[in-house]
Amino acid sequence: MCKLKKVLRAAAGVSMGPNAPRGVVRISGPLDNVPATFFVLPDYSNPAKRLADAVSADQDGGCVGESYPKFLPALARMNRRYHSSLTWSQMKTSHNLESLLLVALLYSITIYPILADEPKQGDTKTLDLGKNVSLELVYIPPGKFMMGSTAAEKKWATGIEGGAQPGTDRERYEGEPRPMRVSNGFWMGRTEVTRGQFQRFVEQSGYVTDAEKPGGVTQVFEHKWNRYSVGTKTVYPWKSVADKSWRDPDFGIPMKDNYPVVCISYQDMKAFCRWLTEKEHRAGRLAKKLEIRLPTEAEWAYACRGGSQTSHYFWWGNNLIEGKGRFNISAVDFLPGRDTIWPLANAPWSDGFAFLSPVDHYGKKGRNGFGLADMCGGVWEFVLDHFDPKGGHEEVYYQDNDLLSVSRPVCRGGNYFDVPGNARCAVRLGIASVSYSDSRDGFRICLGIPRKTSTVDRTK
Ligand SMILES: [Ca+2]
Ligand SMILES: [Ca+2]
Repeated sequence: MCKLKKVLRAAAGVSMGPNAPRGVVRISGPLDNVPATFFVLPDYSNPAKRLADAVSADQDGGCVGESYPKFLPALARMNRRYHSSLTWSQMKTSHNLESLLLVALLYSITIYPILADEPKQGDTKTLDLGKNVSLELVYIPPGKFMMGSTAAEKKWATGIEGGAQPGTDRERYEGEPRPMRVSNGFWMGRTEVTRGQFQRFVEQSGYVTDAEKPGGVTQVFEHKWNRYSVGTKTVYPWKSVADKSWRDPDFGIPMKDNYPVVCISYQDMKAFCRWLTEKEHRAGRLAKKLEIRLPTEAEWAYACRGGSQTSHYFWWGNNLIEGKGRFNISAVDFLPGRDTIWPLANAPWSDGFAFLSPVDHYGKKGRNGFGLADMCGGVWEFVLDHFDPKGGHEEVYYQDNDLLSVSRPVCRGGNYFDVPGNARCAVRLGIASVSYSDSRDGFRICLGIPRKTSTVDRTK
């Protein structure tokens, strides 16, 4: 659609509603999914005031005002042209073509160029963490998606191919497929936060993670584990230890900076996000109205589906075999120092990693429709919400709505240790506490409008 048509279409959708303050034409209309509102003041006798107030705000806050000065000369020219031919009473009494044209021109001169600068799906932003470490974000526009999974999907998850243990409540946590909407665009980490990125946070802030605090523990792999066995002497593959942390999650393999960071808690992740938000605000690189935080569960689930509005098992569809070369789960891989294949192997190929893999290791093939890597598999990704066993919500779910509290965070997407049935888009689990950490758990950041939560540590 040509620019003029687009502008006229937007202008034709304007509302001069009854709630508009007296003497002010209130104009609003979504263009390219960006809601915009501006005001035309009737005081045409005062050019300075007219120009200063003609465009006062947009719903997204501030960007029109900030960019406004560069459009002043053009607006002044246009207003002069219309000064003699259009009065406030004319505008008020007849929504005629002229008023529409005025609106269209105002839209064209003021809003449209700004909207043209709005991010588009797939746009990227890079945050510099210093020491040649950066973090890439991808823009995701508002949109719709399906939360949850069908009965057929749940059945597949615990079947031969899915490999998940039947008879647990786990699949029930996903809920039935239900349409949801994410109404504000946001930026999301292309990858899970890496060990190298987390290290920059610790180096600059002196932060001590929950696992490293006195009395702190973290969950790591039990190297004695060989396989699940029926009987009384089952060795559980994970154990809680006091002397391990994100610095050394005890995999028995050398850690790399491009592995996802693990063994960090919900509180640690929030601290990372706060640090990065403050750092970006201080540097003037991040608008005050935005923050870096964990994604909400709806944002994460929407992002995971990569723009698809269908409830598929994985972001690429329902076919497991098409997942070869796309994600790191429990496949035909070897544990370090062993010559037998991974005991839980369900995916009939080797993805190359028994434990962590470098983020975005699979490149283009491992990225979904939004360009995000490792949304299924890799490491579990914590989201902001409190866990509701009945399923995820469109708005942030809290333990207590008044306190905005979270004591049992949600993690999504499965991990390198999971069978295919446990690494689907809809998979979700409740985490023991906000101080719990595990060498299967990590996170991905989101840059968007602020969402407040408070943490309650149920272990204390
Ligand atoms: Ca693997
Ligand atoms: Ca992941």
